[in-house]
Amino acid sequence: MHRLAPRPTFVGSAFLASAALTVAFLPSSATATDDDRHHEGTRTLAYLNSLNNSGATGMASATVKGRKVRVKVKAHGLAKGLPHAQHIHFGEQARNECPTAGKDDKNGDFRIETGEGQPAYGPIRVSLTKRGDTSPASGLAVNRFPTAPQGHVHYKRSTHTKQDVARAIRRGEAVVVIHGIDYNGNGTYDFKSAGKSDLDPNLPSEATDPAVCGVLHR
Ligand SMILES: [Cu+2]
Repeated sequence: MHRLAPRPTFVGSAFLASAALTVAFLPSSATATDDDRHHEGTRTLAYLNSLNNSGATGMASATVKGRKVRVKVKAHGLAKGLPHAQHIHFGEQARNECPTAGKDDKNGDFRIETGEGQPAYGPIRVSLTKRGDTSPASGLAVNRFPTAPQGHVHYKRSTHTKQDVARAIRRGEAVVVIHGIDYNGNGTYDFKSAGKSDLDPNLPSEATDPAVCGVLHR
């Protein structure tokens, strides 16, 4: 029964708080002939490329329906066994792209710090945590992000976001960023190789520097 499938098919969910309820009460005939693209939402896909010579790569997808967004992230080559903050970034004023050393390394230290990336990808709008809050307030909730035991992140979650973020994803303007680079390869994030984070001086820059980035395109 497709009504019980993990990707529920339904219409008009934008105004209903719970997708589960919608699925439960919607007659299956209502969607049987519906256009896939309509009832599954708008799909976007990002190729995640290395930043800061992290060597990590991956892919991400986001499917938006109303304010509901279903996100999948697969990445590999990340620092092993360390938490990797991951977000959807978007800024009305941003270039809606990934930063480059040429344009964005303003202080000329051959690294792109998180803040230096903001003119390109904008601020954090969705925190891709494993559990709990997904708002920007959880942007550095280190204990709720994937830890990449083998350097891999396999992540899947559905959440709700603000309308402008949902719209940005649909337009292909949102950017997925995974943070965290162990520059000196000593198995931990510390202050030795890159100092303090420009985002939070209590955290090492290694914990917050962007490791991969990709624009979610339709
Ligand atoms: Cu981020």
